[in-house]
Amino acid sequence: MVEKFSPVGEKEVTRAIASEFVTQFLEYVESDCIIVGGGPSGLMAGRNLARAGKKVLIVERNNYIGGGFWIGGYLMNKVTIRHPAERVLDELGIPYKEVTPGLLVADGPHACSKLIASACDSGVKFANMTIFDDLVLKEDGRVAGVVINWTPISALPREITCVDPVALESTIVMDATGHDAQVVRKLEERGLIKTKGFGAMWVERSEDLVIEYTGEVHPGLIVIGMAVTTVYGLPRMGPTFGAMLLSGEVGAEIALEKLHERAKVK
Ligand code: 48F
Repeated sequence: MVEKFSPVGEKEVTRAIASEFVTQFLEYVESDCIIVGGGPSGLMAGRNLARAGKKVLIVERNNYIGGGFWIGGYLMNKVTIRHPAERVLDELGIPYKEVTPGLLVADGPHACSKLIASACDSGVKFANMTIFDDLVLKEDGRVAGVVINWTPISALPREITCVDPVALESTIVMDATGHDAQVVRKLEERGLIKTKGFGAMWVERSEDLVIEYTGEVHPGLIVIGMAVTTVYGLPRMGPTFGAMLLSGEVGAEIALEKLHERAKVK
């Protein structure tokens, strides 16, 4: 006998989507950490923070999550990782091949989907098709949340986009927006910080520097991933991802310390 689907109609489907969406949205109007950007660094940071029991929301302007991690470079879907970051691949169960000593290659779709799954399994929630618009600044300029809007709003002609954004509060915000460092740029627009712009490519130097410079750039705001190169004028690294994963890890550790400090102040 062929199994029949449950007798559930259109209104029940719509009600289920809308009520679950609103329930989650209301819950995440306040969180421990909002990460702007769902690329490899943001996913890794979110995963580790959520594993440590923190409430984490990733804001991503695209419908898909994963940023540049699906494709290695030049539209070729193999991603490279340099030692010692294969530790993360092992942890996530991502298969890879060592092509030369210290240089590993994995399939982009496999690596990216496993990282996304791990972030979801750890409890990270996502606001996709949602664009970061601005920061919430409080208490002598401390970053205290983000201003967001639906991504399609930003693609509409100016004359029909009188649509105000909304704001979400969080103790920590992370800039994981890649080369554009869009969150830090909002501080720069207000003269609160000066970014240097990323330097020319130098793989051997760049990855170590990104880890070294990952950290808090302004009270309440941590910068991770490629955004670090833009803020501090570090060389770009090209299509190799170890530093993105490890920068996410370091960012999560720093966020945990800051959350701990803030909990003591409150
Ligand atoms: O660019 P992306 O993958 O950043 P990442 O985690 O990793 C960089 C590498 O992919 C690669 C590299 C090193 O190997 O050179 O570029 O630092 O992911 C950034 C994510 O942020 C989203 C964007 O769509 C992407 O998924 N994003 C950028 N601006 C905004 C945003 C914004 N204003 N609002 C929301 N999401």
